[in-house]
Amino acid sequence: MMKTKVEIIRGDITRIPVDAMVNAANSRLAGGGGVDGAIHRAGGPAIMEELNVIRQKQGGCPTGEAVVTGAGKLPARKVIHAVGPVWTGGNQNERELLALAYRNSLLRAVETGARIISFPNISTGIYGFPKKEAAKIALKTIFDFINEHPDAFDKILLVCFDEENENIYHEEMKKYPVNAKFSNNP
Ligand code: AR6
Repeated sequence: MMKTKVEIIRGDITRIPVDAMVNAANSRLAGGGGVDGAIHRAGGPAIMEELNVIRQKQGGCPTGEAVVTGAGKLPARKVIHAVGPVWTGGNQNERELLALAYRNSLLRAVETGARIISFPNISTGIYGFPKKEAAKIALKTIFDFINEHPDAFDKILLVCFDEENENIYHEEMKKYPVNAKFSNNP
């Protein structure tokens, strides 16, 4: 029996209470539009102040990696700023880098002791990653991780902002019947 529940939710990630909220950041950790902008607006300036310190120490965050800050006014304890790849056609390791962004976020979440975490659909907005392929990579990376670390999390929320991503995620989730069975029998 799978202990970690993986759920698809449609909505604004900044409104959903969790232990750790993943952000789709950029490698300069400079803030921006999309979900990154929403997280900084809702969380307040404390998050950027912490990112400034991290930037001074390590000069940003390479693509595929993730850094952790507090969550300011957000309904979370931590924000995990993951840097997904910019899609430039698929020949620049974009798929591997997207998988790494998910995997490193999960590793950072474990380190902070988070039991409930939320993900946006990293790289599928401004960074232009094809949505269906991104969803396949996200689900495979997440299910591989929870098979390796079955006690790590109680719940992983996959927060879809747009209907297209929500539909794609529900379709791709059918490939993980163990999880579906668990979700129907909580
Ligand atoms: N809650 C959940 N998901 C959201 C929200 C929200 N409030 N707002 C947007 N999304 P994007 P990227 C979805 O563009 O493609 C920023 O400028 C959105 O519909 O936020 O990884 C950063 O600073 C999409 O499905 O991130 C980087 O420079 C998903 O979140 C760059 O954008 C990701 O879209 C990162 O681009």
